[in-house]
Amino acid sequence: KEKAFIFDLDGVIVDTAKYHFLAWRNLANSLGFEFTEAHNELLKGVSRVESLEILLKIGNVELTDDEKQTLLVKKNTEYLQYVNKMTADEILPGINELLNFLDQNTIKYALGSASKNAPLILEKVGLLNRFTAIVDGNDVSKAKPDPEVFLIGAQKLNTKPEDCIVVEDAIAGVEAANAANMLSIGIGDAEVLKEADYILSNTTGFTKDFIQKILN
Ligand code: G16
Ligand code: MG
Repeated sequence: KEKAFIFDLDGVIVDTAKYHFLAWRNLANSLGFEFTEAHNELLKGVSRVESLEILLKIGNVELTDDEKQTLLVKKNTEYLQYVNKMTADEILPGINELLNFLDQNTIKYALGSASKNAPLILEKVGLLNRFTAIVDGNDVSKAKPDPEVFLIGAQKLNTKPEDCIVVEDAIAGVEAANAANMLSIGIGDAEVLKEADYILSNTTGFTKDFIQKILN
């Protein structure tokens, strides 16, 4: 049967989490509180608006909707300064090889990301035209762990959900894939991602043997 892949962006294709972290930390510091790497874990795979809510809760800060809007723009402006400097060197190890393998074997793949900046990031690293479909934060109304982003991806790939293989680094993303009735591959900590069907500690785990195994 025809299988297709759906890739998360941040943490799977590129490591933009470090740039999100720098921008969120500066925002927190400007509001007068610390923001740690551990705090940042809570924002992985979460939408921009929801991320701000979590951050404000950490700092015990209450703001009006207008003030929140200003901070969201401020955060994204700083984040984009980092994104604009990105190059193909920042594609995570093993991903180019994996995409080449999928192309050679005419296996389709889509992007399924929470980020509204996904097309820009893909353009910066030279991958914008590689995906059959791109579903990002501009296309969805319900954030991960809701399966919407991946179900739209399957539709655009013209592939049944049960024939889709999702690659995700966030627990919310693994949950979304499972809720969509797709095969889930978690990239990262096995304890954190234990709900995934398969877990790889990092993106170098996509060996030919592993890809063959999950395709069969
Ligand atoms: C990414 C990140 C999240 C970020 C979200 C929204 O999701 O993991 O930390 O908050 O996108 O990003 P933006 O502010 O660019 O719209 P994913 O789904 O690619 O991992
Ligand atoms: Mg991610």
